Amino acid sequence: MKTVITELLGIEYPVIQGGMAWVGTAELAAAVSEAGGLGIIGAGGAPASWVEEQIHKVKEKTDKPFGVNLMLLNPEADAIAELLVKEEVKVVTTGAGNPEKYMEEWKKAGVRVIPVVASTALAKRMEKAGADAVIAEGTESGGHIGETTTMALVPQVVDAVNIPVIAAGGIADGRGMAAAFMLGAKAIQMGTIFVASKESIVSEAYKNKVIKAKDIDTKVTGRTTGHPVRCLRNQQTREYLKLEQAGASFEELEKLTLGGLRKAVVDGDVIHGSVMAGQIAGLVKDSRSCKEIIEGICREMKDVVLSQAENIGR
Ligand code: FMN
Repeated sequence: MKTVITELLGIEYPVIQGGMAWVGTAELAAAVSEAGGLGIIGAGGAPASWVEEQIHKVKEKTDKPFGVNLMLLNPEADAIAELLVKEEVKVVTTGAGNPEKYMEEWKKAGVRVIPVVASTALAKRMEKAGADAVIAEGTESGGHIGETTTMALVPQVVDAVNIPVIAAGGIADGRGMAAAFMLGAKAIQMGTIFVASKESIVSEAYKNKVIKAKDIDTKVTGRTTGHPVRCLRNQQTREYLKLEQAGASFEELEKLTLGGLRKAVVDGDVIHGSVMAGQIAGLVKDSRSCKEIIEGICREMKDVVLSQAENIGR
């Protein structure tokens, strides 16, 4: 499948694996890239040395393009930004802030820069700063979120900028992918479905929780602190929301979630850990390989578009 994004990134399918802290390891990123999508190492809060190790591992597993997601609040963000240039990483996606201060160096080195945005204002600012594309991420997504839904955000970002837009949040099958393209997106980014994929290193308990989740099983914690996060509901979200309602301080609330994602991903503690996942978890019914996910969704999308065109034509 060809779109401006597949051409820009040198990939086969317009499918990007969202950068995910703890989840986006070399195993997952390499599997997605090898399957023709864009795999992304999630730097999260990890040190630069870990990111370097993961980059080397991906390079051993595939010679196809891959990217790194730089979470801008990472204390070693400067070192990681430099590392990406040194390692000639082709694509960087950025989260949790504004990557403008790295833009010039990255552009000079030919790195494709694709910030994640949750508003038209940030999308415009990123275009002006030289971004090659933006990922418009709706509030349905797993992890840290904005306020606007994918359905409302994507067309508004498409109208606001002249660079290509990638849609993220709430997409896990051909219908969602078709809808994103109808809204003007030129590629999709998915997170939740890849958490449950065969190649993901996430604990079986976490994968099973995603697979068993229903449509209403996510909760958003941290709205009062200004850092909303979407997770599958469990004891941790219940306790957090109770404390939040009681007016607990930021410090008290943070104690409850500190290291929470690691707990769920690595230790398999889906009771006290942060089981980050999006609202689309209800549609993820099994654990498939990245190749099956990527080829399947693109095939389904074509079928959906053709059959709907036929329906509308009648
Ligand atoms: N986005 C980032 O930019 N940086 C992250 O570190 C990050 N961590 C995530 C961790 C998990 C477990 C999940 C589910 C999502 C995370 N995200 C992060 C968001 C994803 O990259 C992606 O945009 C989102 O999952 C897409 O929506 P979906 O979950 O509905 O597929």
